[in-house]
Amino acid sequence: MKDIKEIDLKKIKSPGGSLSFFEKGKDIDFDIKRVYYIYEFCQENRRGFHAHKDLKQVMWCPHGAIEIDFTDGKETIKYILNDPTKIIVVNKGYWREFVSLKENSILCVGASDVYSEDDYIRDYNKYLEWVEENYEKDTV
Ligand code: T46
Repeated sequence: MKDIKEIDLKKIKSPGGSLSFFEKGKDIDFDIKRVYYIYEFCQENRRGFHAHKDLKQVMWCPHGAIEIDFTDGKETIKYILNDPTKIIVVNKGYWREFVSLKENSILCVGASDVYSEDDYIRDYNKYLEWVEENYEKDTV
């Protein structure tokens, strides 16, 4: 999927610990207007089951391991976030489902816009219709 990028960040180690960072202009091409994070996962339950019509996101897992499955309605790609030096940059338009693979995992998200339920497609059949209407016009 061309509009999902996995990026390995630098790890700057010092006696006090390690530090990683990502930047607009280098790793992401949008301003982050909202940050949210998911924690206290129920490991049995998958989350997600939606796509975003416009939102761009950067995702990282500072602790634990998270599996995220993205689909564009045709192919599905599985990503594992299990290292704080790894980020995934996701363009609009991908259906996603995710699950925690380890206890106490945390999924952090930097988003290109504030929360708006109007940006969500939460029904998979509606998502497939949306892809059909937008696939040629946009970069899904
Ligand atoms: C995504 C994945 C990775 C808010 O009120 N404000 C917010 O900023 C967010 C993100 C959610 N909410 C509300 C909406 C729902 O009533 O929190 C509730 C749980 O949200 P949702 O069911 O969408 O949670 P996830 O874990 O399925 O999805 C979330 C994000 O919504 C979504 O953008 O990509 O994390």
